[in-house]
Amino acid sequence: MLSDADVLSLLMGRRAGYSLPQAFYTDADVFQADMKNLWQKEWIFAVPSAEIPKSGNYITLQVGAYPVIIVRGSDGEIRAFHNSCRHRGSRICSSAKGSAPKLVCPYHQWTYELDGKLLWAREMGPEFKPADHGLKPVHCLNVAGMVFICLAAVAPDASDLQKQAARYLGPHDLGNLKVAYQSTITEKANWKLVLENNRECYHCSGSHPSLCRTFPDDPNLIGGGDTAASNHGKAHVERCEQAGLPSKYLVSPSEQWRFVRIPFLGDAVSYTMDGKAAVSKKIGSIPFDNAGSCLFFHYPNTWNHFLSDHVLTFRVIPVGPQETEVTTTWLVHKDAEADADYNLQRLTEVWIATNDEDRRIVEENQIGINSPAYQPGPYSTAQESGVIQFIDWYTRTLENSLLGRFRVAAE
Ligand code: 3BY
Ligand code: FES
Ligand code: FE
Repeated sequence: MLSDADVLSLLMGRRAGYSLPQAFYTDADVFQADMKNLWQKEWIFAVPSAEIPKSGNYITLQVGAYPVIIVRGSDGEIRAFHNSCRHRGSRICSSAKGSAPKLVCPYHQWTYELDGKLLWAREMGPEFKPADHGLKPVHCLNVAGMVFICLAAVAPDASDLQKQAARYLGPHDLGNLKVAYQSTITEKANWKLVLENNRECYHCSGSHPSLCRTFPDDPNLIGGGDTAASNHGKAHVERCEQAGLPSKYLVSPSEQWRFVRIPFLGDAVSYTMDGKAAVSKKIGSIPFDNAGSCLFFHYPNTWNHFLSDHVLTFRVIPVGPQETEVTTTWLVHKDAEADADYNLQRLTEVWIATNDEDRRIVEENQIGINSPAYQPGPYSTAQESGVIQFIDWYTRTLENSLLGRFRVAAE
């Protein structure tokens, strides 16, 4: 049984520039520390607003011990609530998504409005006050069409994120898209292995034949530093910025999130096998088709690609120390019609293949790390600066949180 103090000392003893000690990828107590100190404190990407376009549309999520429901109200607002009834605590909505005019608990039918107010509870007596038994709210923020939630009592300030997301993502007009396809896969690996793998393309040429037709594996484009280090990237950013499209590498002071617009290979404009557009109806106000991909990550749980013809969002949710759920959503213009404006297979095949390739990679990574012979190995500074950046963010954030709690406990 590892205490918080044990986790902290393991963390402080880790070798910078190296993969983490085994326990960080395998251990149930470290997993609980991650959930408590990161996942229940930070903003977590939950759903693109376009996935719940109408009043009553909802999705549910399980973040650690917390079941959460995210629902669009009759006023059009999206809100999040603890998915636990104020009667005797039953989970109210059990399906991953759905639509309902009211939220009705299946146990004794207590009935809540979409804004969380308790509307009806049978035979609770004259003293009972419905107003005291509304659903408990969870912080919920619409970031340029990406809905984030935060389980902390006080959510971290996200005003800079919102401001920059409006600039970088606003032109893709996420609110006016629709879900063309969604996939959820379970990867038998710790969530940090999923993130680490995403933050480098050292593995791309060996594993992603479809993606590599259009996606440049230049580490200067997707790593931990400014894309200006790549001539290709620099020219693309300048061209897009001149056309009024915010594109420059921008990382938050804590390095929790980053925006950058990168070019595709050659004259490709989309993630298709031939590089041609996947959807004929373009989205938002992107000035030209070959705008590449605006990459947006936000730790701990999302990376995203914003193109001129579609948007791909990725949501990572830890299920257990060695199990992680990855949900990919393909969004297209809300008026684009399947078979007329796009072909679903053409739109999705590259990333369905890429996700499956990445799943196998991280599962093999986990099996190898589970070996008693595993010892942390060095990241390539040339190829894996993005991984170093993620692991440094993780270490700092977990350390700060653990130290913060010790300070409070000592006072
Ligand atoms: O999805 C991504 O952004 C990353 C970048 C490099 C590897 N992977 C494809
Ligand atoms: Fe929900 Fe009883 S637990 S109505
Ligand atoms: Fe990959």
